Amino acid sequence: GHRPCVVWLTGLSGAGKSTIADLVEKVLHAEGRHTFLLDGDNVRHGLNSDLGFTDADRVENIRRIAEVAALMVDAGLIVLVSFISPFRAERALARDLVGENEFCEVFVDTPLAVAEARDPKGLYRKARRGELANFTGIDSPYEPPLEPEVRLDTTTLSPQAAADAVVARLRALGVC
Ligand code: GGZ
Repeated sequence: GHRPCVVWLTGLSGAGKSTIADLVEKVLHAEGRHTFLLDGDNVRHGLNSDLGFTDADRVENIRRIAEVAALMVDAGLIVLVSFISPFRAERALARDLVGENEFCEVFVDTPLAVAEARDPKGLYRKARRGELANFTGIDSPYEPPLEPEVRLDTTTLSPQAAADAVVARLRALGVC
């Protein structure tokens, strides 16, 4: 297969979304596919620099990302989207906007305790101390996907094995 789509990774902070997205991109690049990675580094500092982490701002964050991802699919890209995207309703909106057949939802299913123990940026620690409000999993909700195309148990899968599982699903979907 050979068709554009959105690979939408969702999960807690520290779940491993970016690591897995990077590895998926490597595999796709090796096959000559054109991809684009949308993540906090290139979206929250630019297009969405006016948004914070209230529920309303997260809703708007995801809405804009979904619109951009849909445009990029029209441009023929495989778009990797790596945001917490904590709300089912906004992920469903993204799916509708992009199109059911071009949307692959990947639940990076890392338990809060595991993500919190990793705490690569010390954000959970800050949130627990009350120095960071509205932190996902602490005092802001995360709604796990009920029927994702792919669920990755990162407590048993290595990052590469997780990425390989995503690519296998993309092959089954005729994307690559
Ligand atoms: C969650 C926060 C917060 C709060 C800053 N809650 O692990 P990170 O650092 O690198 O990724 C997290 C990122 C989350 O932004 P998203 O755009 O993915 O969130 S959402 O989809 O919910 O809009 C984290 C950092 O930003 N961060 N404050 N309060 N994560």
